[in-house]
Amino acid sequence: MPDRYDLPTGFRWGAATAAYQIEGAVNEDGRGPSVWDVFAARPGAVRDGHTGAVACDHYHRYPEDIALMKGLGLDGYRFSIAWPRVLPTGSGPVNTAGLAFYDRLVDALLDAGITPFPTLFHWDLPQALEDGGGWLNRDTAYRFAEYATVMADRLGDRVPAWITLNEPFVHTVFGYALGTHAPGRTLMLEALPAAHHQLLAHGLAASALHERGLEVMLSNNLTPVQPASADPADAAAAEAYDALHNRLFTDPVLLGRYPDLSALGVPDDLYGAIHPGDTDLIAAPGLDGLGLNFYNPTRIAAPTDPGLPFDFVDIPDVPHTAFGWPVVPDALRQLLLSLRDTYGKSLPPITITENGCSVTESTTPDQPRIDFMSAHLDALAAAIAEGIDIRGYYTWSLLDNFEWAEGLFSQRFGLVHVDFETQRRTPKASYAWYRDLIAAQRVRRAQ
Ligand code: IFM
Repeated sequence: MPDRYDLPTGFRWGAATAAYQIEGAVNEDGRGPSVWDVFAARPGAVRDGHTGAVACDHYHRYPEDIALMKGLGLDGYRFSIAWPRVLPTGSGPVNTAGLAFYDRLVDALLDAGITPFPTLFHWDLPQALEDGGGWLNRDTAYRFAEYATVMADRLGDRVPAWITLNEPFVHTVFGYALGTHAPGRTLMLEALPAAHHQLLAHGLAASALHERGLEVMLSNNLTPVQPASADPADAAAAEAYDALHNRLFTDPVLLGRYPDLSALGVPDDLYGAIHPGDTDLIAAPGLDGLGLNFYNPTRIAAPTDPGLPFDFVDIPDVPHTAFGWPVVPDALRQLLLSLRDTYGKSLPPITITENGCSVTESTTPDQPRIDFMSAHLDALAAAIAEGIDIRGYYTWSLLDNFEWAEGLFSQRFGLVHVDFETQRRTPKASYAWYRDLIAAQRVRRAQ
């Protein structure tokens, strides 16, 4: 039984999910359409034509899912709130039936002894806001702050810490630059105003949450970027990619300024999106914690096609997940140390808000997931031993779920298998492994 980590007092063990990936019930109790409902309905947008219309039916089955969390012994549960469930058109009158779902969920978590840890935006923008330009429209940031205020006023008496946004890099690049996620725009670098407006939304919402005495985090999926060789052209391409993927989403919040993206030909004002005073609005509230979603490092080479700013290169000789992502656990330790080097005293405590891997359904007994989590926790413990302040670990994910453009069946990230025909939940070997790890750590903590 694993009991090997020396962790700080108060370290939280958790699991994470997101609304559109598990809730289903997209047409119930007054929920409005989200960009993902509309995008998934487009032929060819999602593998096998799947949608999140039912997903894990968590909207109805949340008591069973909370029982599974309790069985794991979780300290905390990270979930996201569906903005269109609460404000069906993104602003205006509150849908009390939608809000009531999150009341029930939070109360049931608290009854189970699990701290609710919500994310306000995990990519399911109300379609009505998208129709007005979505995150390309500065106004969306102000609507987000209003929505954050509604949620804080309703749940802030029971929910102490909040995440504003999940992975604004992924939402900007896949949703607005490449079009492989909702809302399916293909603007390439001209998508970057969407990044700025999300960061502005974070800043405005963070102020509102702080005014109500609540803690605020922002979750980014950061990746250590390695140049493919010692060639200066590869190093320059890697630096440019690091600025785009990592620093664009952390420098404004932690340092109050944007990184230099001129190597990519991006203007300093991000195509006119940055207005005077915006960087203060983003940075001034401060962050009580940085949420880190970690999956893999990225290797970058100078572009072979002059139309592109960089090439992605595989990392050979390491295992790869079912998604084809390289498994390099020590890259997590390296990333954490490099965050300290880059941000010094401006770096707040870190919570790992996602870490996990997809494993194909036929793989029994789920050993690759156990190996993945175990090796990443070793790397995390090593970083803690080197003085990095880490407050918790939330594995992605509690349940197999709707994996965005990959649909329902091909990328299974859950500790619990979900049969999407019957909705039967079956804990995998990784569930038992994580449960035993948490229990052993509790015993160790008490000694
Ligand atoms: O499923 C996603 C999640 O929504 C955001 N982070 C990465 C996960 C795996 O792709």
